Amino acid sequence: MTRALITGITGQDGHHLTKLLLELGYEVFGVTNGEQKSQEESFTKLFPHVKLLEGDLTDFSSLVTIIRQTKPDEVYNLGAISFVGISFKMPEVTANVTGLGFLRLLEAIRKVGLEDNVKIYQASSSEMYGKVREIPQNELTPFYPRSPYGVAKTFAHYTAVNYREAYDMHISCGILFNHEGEYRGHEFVTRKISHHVALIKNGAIKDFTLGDLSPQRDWGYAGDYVQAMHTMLQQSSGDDFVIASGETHSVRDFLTLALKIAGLKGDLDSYVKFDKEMIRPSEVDLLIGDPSKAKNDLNWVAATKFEELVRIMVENDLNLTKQA
Ligand code: NDP
Ligand code: GDR
Repeated sequence: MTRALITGITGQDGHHLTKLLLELGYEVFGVTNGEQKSQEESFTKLFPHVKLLEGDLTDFSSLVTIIRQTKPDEVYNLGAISFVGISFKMPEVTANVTGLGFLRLLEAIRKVGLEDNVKIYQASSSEMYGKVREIPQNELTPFYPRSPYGVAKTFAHYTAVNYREAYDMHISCGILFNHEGEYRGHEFVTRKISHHVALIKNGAIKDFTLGDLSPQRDWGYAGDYVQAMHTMLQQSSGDDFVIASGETHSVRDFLTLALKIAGLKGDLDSYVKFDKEMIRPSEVDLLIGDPSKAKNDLNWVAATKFEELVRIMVENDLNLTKQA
């Protein structure tokens, strides 16, 4: 049985990846810090056969213990402070978890002596492109991060490249563009929209707040994107891959479509008020990925299109808010 260890297992991608790996017959282990008990309980309800181990990307000795105990064939590093907005408020914690955390994990793997046997996935991000140097962005596009989160991810990305070259380790970086779905955290804009649109539809609220509606993102469905993570680790050596849909849409487009899918008619302004607190000190205006390499080398394409993604999220939240 192939053994996989996932950091950040109780997050959005952790849910989708766990489901995929269990379906493929893997034995799955996850790292959690033991602080978010309700999150862990709901995860364990969904995936009772997954063993959760207490550890933290800021704590080297816990990582060594977990690697020694689980002896994984594959490690997926999904753990991060992943909300860009928060990274401006907690830049040092973000650098420690999202940047240095990956370095610690690699050093823990080397300390245990598994560096020649384990295949590693690093969750790199389109936020590394930030103020984009070219359109669309591919694996060779220079990085220009615009947030402490983007800077931390860029550190981790180059650490992966360096350890791959210096120690011949099998490390792949998925430069994933925004991906969303039923397990998305409520702080991210897509989920904030689908959740509040569902509340309006069910009569619980009349309106809600958002920040800038003009930024454009390349949005895909998380269930498709975790397949690319797994496929990367089945290649003969590590590499970097842009994982994206190749389309871009504004926050306004997402909102307009969500309202339409929920059957809410009328002016956007009647449903959404402006919240200046949501404005970031520096913004990423436009992201659009070129996933050609993933298509050629991994036979991967983003199967779920934008409209279907918005529908999945709105219908999921309509059901959840009805039940509540
Ligand atoms: P989530 O925010 O949903 O999940 C992140 C996970 O990291 C959570 O389970 C969180 O646990 C955990 N975590 C936080 N701090 C630590 C720590 N100190 N040690 C160990 N684990 C920690 O993110 P996603 O699932 O959406 O994303 C997965 C990864 O992919 C992240 O690294 C993210 O930055 C990256 N990424 C995501 C993209 C997206 O669009 N979703 C795009 C590109 C990259 P807890 O909740 O208990 O704090
Ligand atoms: P992002 O996602 O920063 O792209 O990072 P987020 O959903 O937070 O923001 C997308 C865009 O929407 C604008 N926006 C708002 N954002 C939030 N959260 N709340 C609002 O009310 C709001 N109003 C407007 C933002 O300014 C931004 O331009 C996500 C995360 O998953 C990262 O971890 C990942 O690396 C990148 O995607 C790729």
